[in-house]
Amino acid sequence: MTDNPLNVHKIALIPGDGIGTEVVEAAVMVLDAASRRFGFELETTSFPWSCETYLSDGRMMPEDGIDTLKAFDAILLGAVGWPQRVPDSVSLHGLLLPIRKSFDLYANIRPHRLLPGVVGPLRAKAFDILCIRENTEGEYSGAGGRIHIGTPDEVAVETSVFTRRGVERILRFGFEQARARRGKLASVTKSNAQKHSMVFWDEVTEALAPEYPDVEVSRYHIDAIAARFVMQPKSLDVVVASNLFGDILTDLGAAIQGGLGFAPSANVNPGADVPSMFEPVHGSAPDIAGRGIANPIATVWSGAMMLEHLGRGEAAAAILEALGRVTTNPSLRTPDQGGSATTAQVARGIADLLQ
Ligand code: GGG
Repeated sequence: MTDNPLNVHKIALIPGDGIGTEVVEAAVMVLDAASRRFGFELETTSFPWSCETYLSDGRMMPEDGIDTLKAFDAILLGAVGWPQRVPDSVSLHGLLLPIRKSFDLYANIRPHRLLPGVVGPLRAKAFDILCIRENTEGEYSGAGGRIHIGTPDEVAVETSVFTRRGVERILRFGFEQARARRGKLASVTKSNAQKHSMVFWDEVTEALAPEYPDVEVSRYHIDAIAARFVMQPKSLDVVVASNLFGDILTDLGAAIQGGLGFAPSANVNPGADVPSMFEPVHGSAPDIAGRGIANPIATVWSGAMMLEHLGRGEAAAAILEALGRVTTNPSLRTPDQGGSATTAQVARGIADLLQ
C-alpha cells in the first residue's frame, strides 16, 4: 500500500443479485492479491443495489445512484435479476442499462477464447473471437409502449433506435480493434429482413471500410454468423453487432468457450472521463445462488480487464496467467465444470498464485 493518491484506484462494487454477490467477493480476493503484489491500492466501496433494494425502496438504486458512481474510476458489477420476485424488465432497466446509458458506455467488449485446460463443446480449440456489442441504443433503447392493456385489442410496440452517431462509433471501435489484432472485422446484421435499421448499419460499414484499408471486412447475417461460431470459430477475429444481436451472440460465445462461467466483459466509453463498468456476461443464476458453488472465473477475468483499463497491464496479465494455471487444475473446478470446488476455493487458488 502507498500514500501516493495516484497509486489508488477507487472501485465501486455492485454485487447485485444471486450469485453476483459470491463472484464479486471472489474477484475482490484476487484483485486485492494482485494489487498487493504490484504495489497499488484498490479502494473499494460496495453498493447493495439489487432486487432487494427494489423490494424495500421501490428502486433498484437510489435516485442519485449515477451521480454517486461518477466519483469512481471503475465499476465491478456481479449480476442483476431475481425474476421470482422482480420482473427482469424492471431490474435490468433499473440498474444495469441506466449505468451503461448514463455514462454512454457504448462499447461492450466480450472476448471468447478457451482458457488452458478448459474443454469446450467444439472440436476447434484455438479460436480467439472479440465480440464488440453496441451497448446504448438499438433494440434496448427502451422506446415503445403498450395500449389497451389486458384487452383483446392490446398492442405492444418496441422500437429499435439506430443513430448515425451510435452506429458509426461502434463500427469505428470495431475497426480499431481489428486493426490491433488480426485485421478481420465481421459486421453483423439481419439486413435481408430488417430493411431500415440493418440496411443502414450495412451502409455505414461500407462507408467506413475505405478508411481502414488494412482491415478485411465481412458482412454476416446474425443467423449465419451464429452457425459460424459453432462450425468455423477460428475464421472469426473481431465481431461487431447491435445490442440485441451482440447480447445473444455472446452467450453463444460463452458456450463455445466452456460455459457462461468463463465469459467476461467490459463496458467502456473510450476517451470519456466516466467510470467504465466490468461484469461477467452471466446473470444471477438464482438456481445455484447462496450455495457458494458459482464459477468465479468470468468475474475474475472481468476484474483483470478492469485493471488493464486502469493502466495495470502487468497485474492484469498476471491474473490471466494465474487463471490459466487454475483452469488446468482439476481440483479447482466448480460443479459447472464437473468439479466440486467452491467459489472461494477457486478464488483462493488464483490469489495464492499471485503472492
Ligand atoms: N452480469 C450482468 C448480468 O446480470 N447480466 C444479465 C443480463 O441479462 N444482462 C443483459 C444485458 O447484458 O444486456
